[in-house]
Parts: sequence; structure tokens; C-alpha cells
Amino acid sequence: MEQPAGTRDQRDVSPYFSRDFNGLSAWAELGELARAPYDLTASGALSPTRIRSYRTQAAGFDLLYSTQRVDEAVLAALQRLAEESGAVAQFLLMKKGAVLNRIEGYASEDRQVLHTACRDIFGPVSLAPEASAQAKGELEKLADFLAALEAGDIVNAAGEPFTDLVQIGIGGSDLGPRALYLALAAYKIPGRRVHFISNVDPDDAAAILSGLDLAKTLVNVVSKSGSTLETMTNEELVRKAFAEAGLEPNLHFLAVTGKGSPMDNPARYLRSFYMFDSIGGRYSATSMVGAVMLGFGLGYAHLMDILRGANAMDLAAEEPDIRCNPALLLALLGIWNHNFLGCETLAILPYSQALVRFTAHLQQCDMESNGKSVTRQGKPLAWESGPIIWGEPGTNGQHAFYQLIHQGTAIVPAEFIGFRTSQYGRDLLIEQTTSQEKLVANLLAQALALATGQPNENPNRRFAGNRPSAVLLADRLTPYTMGALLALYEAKVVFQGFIWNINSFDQEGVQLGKKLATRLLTHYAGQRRDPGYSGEASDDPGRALLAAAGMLAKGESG
Ligand code: G6Q
Repeated sequence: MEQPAGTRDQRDVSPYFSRDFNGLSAWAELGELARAPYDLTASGALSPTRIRSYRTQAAGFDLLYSTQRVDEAVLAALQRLAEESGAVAQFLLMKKGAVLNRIEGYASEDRQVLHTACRDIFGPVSLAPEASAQAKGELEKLADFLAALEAGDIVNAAGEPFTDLVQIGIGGSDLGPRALYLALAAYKIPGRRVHFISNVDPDDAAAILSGLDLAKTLVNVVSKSGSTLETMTNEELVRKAFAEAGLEPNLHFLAVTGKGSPMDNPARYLRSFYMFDSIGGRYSATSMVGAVMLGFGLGYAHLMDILRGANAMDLAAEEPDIRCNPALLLALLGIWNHNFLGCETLAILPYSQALVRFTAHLQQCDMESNGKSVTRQGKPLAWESGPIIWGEPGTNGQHAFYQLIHQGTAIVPAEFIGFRTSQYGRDLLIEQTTSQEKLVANLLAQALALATGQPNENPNRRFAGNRPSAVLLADRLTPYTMGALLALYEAKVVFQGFIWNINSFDQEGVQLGKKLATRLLTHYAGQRRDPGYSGEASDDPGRALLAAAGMLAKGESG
């Protein structure tokens, strides 16, 4: 695989790289301020002036934060926290190619972090020219391929156009791309459909394949490593289905992989596209990992709009004033709620059915990035790192788990995402309001109700209030605003990681279980090869668990 350039400049990001969160003076200051946070339930607490001024804007989004438990003193301390930790300075270094994916003094990944370069392609000069040139090169290949499909130069063996594309991939090669496609299905090219297979559960593939005309289907196999168990297994399974249908898989299959990976074998694919080492899986939706499928399903122009929106938010994230930088402000408000007000989870609640998988993507982006216990110097953390992220689209969630958010013993900060107009524009006035108005009114009502609460003599009907939330609002969920929203959360996550002094770009925590499963499968395979095999061990979960425990005890997992 390609290695990072790793020049001295790219590694020398001191003093920020080793600055501990609890050593910053803003940390102590915020600790003091957290003794008496702003009371949102007090009379006049949500004044029109506050609502008007606690609002910032970038790349088509308004961030409204008057319903957070912050005042001028807290915002000033959060600004100092951003400056002392060098949050924006590190973000800029990241965009320029600093080797930030590493742990000092220990064996670790050792890479640049350049997902932003995938969309830093519109100005005259990119901050990371080499990585942006690679991204542009792949985009040009994709544009040619899509044009050839459009022109009928690439067709199936019967001369028919391809109507469907199945993306096979998991984790970062599935969640972000799938969330984007579902979010933007309103913009898809008529007659084209995209499907996803991720789980190694054979029923996932079977269910998707059963509804398809394989002759008119492309399969996009996406794996940066080219060796992920689930993806390799599903690729073989789907190749077999094509072969059984009398079709030549190599004329239907596309690949997106890392250069030099086991999947980097263009002879097996109709087209091969590349993603590069400096782009982490969960940050890869705007690389070829998402682009091939989005280009097929939505068209190249819409893909470009996604990248434009993401680039606009990446630029806004360079702004040092926290009140003009929604991603940074959201990161800091999250830290205030999590580290200083003690809230353990964060609910992300899109008031948009199209964002049905966006929270799932953010669960990975945030929790795989910031679910860490050591600093970038390998020392145990003396402060909390990433919160638990969860959520579902509203208003459905209101009829499910909002009870706990309003009256439960845990305080759950919420981030609401909404749009002033619908995607399809098919709406109806019922009782003098449209459905979109009903949707947005519910979003705003929830934010207010959580903040202000409501007294009641009946304790069971009392709303305590002081439950913080933020509202992200844009005109419409378009390719541009979707790109901006994706980049906003990516930047939020990395800002938090910089401030916590953790490596937001590796994922060692997924290794142990993965290795143990591989050992267990080797064990099953060995048994199956045994002439006296009766099929018992893999059929009996108790015996399988015992075998795994034995391997762990003998240190055979790694
Ligand atoms: C994301 C992780 C992980 C990865 C999947 C798929 O940051 O690295 O979710 O995306 O494990 O990996 P491959 O793309 O290599 O198959």
C-alpha cells in the first residue's frame, strides 16, 4: 500500500499534538462555570435577543444554539478552549497533509488525513495539491465511465443499458455512501436504482439479489483493504449468482480499492477506481467509495454539487471565531455538555425521512473516531472522550423514545436537523398547514420544550427543562446541503478529537473481535477438512464459544 510522505514538516505539529485537555486553562475555567450553567427554565431565559444572536451560518445551514446551557462567559471560555488546543490550527495542518493519524512512541498507523482533499478541487490551488490531483484523476475516470454508460458505449452482453447497481462494502465502505444515496434519492436518474449489500449474513445478499435483473446490473465492490471478510465473501457469493445466471461477472463488476490491495486486479473488473491511503474508511464517502455509486445513481453533476457543499463547509471550518464556525461550535457545545455537564449520550434527530441512515453513519464517524481511552502519546485519558451517539428521524422518534429525553433521569443533549422545504415539493394544505410545516413546527417545539420545560403540580406531568439542544436548519436537502452536512459532522468529530488529544483516525478497538472470528473460522474449516467431521462444533454455539475462549486464553487471537 502507498505510504505517507511523512516529511518532517508534516509530522511537526507541535505544540498542539501533545497538549492535554485537562492541562488547558480553559478546562479549569469551564469546570468552574459548569457549577452554575445557564438556566433555560428561568423567566425570559429564551429572549428574542438571545434567539437572534445565538445563531451562526455556513454553507447553507443555520446553527441555532440559544437552547444550549451557555452564556457569554461560557462561549468566551469555549473560544479560549479552541485556541489553546489549536483546534483550527490542527484542522488546517490536517488539510495540508500533516501526519496526524499516529500515536507517538508506539507502533500505530502513521498516515496523513486527507479526506478534505477529495473536495478541495474547485479553487485554483488545493491545500494538499498531490491528494487533490489524485482525487481529480479518479473523478475524470469516473466521468468518462458515466458518459460511456449514458452514450450506450458500455452496455450488457445483450446490448441493453445497465439500470441497477449493487454496492458491496461494509463499515466506511457502506454507511456514509448509503446515507448519502438515501438522502438524495429524490435526485436520482429516472430508471436507475442503487442497492447495498454489507452484512455477511447471507440473507442480506439473497434479499437484494432476489429482486434484480442481473443482466442489467452492475456490482460495485468497495474495499480499501481489498481483504475485508464480509465484502470478499459477498463478492464471491454475488459473482456466483452472476455465473449461475450465465453472465460473465468481470463484465458487470466494478472495483473501488486501495492501490496494491489484493483487489487491485483490473482484469477482474469492468473498471477499477482507487481510494488512497490518507483517506480513512469512515471519512471516505466523498472519495470514490461514495462517488462511483452516487455518480451512477444521481449523475455526475449532482455528485459535483455534493463535493461543492462539502468543500464550502470545509472552508467555513477554517474560521477561528467559534461564532462563525458551525462545525467548531457544535464540537465545543458537545464538549461542554459531555465533559462539563456530564451528559453521556447525544441524540441526533433529523426531521427528514431521507436522512434515515444519517445517524447510523454518524454513529460510526463519531464513535469509531472518538471512542478512545489513550492520548496521542499513549497515556490513559483522565477525561471523557466521545459520547454515545444515537437517534432516529423525527417525528417518528417523538412517538417512541422522546419520553426519556423529556422526563428520563439521564439528560440527553439533542441535535435536530431540519429543512424549510421538502425535496419533492409534493405537499398539501391540511387545516391550513402543509406537512412540511407540521414537520418543522414539531422540531422547533421539541427544542423549546426540552429547554424551558413546564412546571406542574402533578409531578408525573412536570417537565424539568434545561435539556440542551441545537438546531441545524437549511432551506432544502439538496446534493449541496447534504455535502455540507456531511462535512460539518466530519469536522465536528475531528475538532473534538484534537481538543481531547486523541487519535480520531485509527480503530484498533475493532481488531480483537475480528481476529478471533478469523481464528474461529480457521478452526471450523480445519474440522470440516477432517474426514471424521460431523458438523457439530460450528452447529453448536456452546462448543464454538468454548473453542474461542480456549484460543483467547492461549493468546491465539492476534
Ligand atoms: C472505517 C473503518 C472501517 C472500514 C471497514 C471496511 O474507518 O476503517 O469501517 O471502512 O472495515 O474496510 P474496507 O474498505 O477495507 O473493506
